[in-house]
Amino acid sequence: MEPVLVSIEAGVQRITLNRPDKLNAFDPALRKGLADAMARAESDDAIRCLLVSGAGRGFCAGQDLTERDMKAAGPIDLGSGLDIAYNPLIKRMRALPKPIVCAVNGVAAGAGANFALACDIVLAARSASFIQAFVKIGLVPDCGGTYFLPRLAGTQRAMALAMTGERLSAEDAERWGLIWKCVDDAQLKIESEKISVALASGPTRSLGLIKKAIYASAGNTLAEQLDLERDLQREIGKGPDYREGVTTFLEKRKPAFKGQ
Ligand code: LHQ
Repeated sequence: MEPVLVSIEAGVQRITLNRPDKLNAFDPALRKGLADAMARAESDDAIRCLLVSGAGRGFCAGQDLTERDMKAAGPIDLGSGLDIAYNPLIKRMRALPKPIVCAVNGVAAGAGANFALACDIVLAARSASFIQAFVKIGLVPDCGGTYFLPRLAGTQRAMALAMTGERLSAEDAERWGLIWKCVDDAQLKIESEKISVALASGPTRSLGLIKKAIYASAGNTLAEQLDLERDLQREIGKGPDYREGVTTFLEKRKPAFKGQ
């Protein structure tokens, strides 16, 4: 069974984590499948939006805890796994100049929760949940959890989620601003497809620069951010999609963005 299912249609690259028996926990093959899908997304202009989801009842239970032999002697270096696989993946997702939509179909725990939060627009089924499970096994959050959580939910909520490992419902995740929307389970596929297909026919370069600007704001002063907006606007204004947008608005037609 392929650990990651990938299909491309209507400009959307659909990426499905596919180890349902293990709640799609990350093992080497699944991580490799994700890295390959990212490489394709980076190089293929036909892909204008990514849609990530999980097969079965879970989204992703984080690192596969059976991967490492806990009885083996000697100190364990978890840093190298982060350096080699997880950190590059998260950095590539944030740097990709295309939107990544995430449809969290079930529990998202540990690295699985933070992988979801690294996506650009996150929807979750009402029955889904988010667990910073790391503390339960004596670890600290990784995959950007300590970066995303305080920024999305505030220091107090980030601290309590990380220190207690308490399960956060999709409804609370929406209320707290961790995710874009919580939808009824039966609506998750429909809603996430709808938004992904719409984004895939959008002005892709604008979307990529919007992503860049929004993420840059966390480390910028207002003055720096204003300068960045000016630079990005200057750059995007030279492209064909701006002309298409304004022309079709004035002519009361629907724009056909090329994404260039
Ligand atoms: C699993 C897993 C799993 C293997 C469920 N592995 N089999 C860490 C170290 C190194 C470097 C990089 O980063 C990390 C980051 C991390 O991600 S640390 C956090 C790792 N994840 C967890 O600690 C979560 C562990 N899982 C759970 O707490 C529960 O499974 C949750 C709360 C996610 C779901 O609970 P249930 O709905 O009750 O499902 P379940 O526990 O019965 O799981 C179903 C199956 O999936 C079961 O297998 P089995 O053969 O017994 O049916 C689990 O063993 C397996 N599974 N998570 N991470």
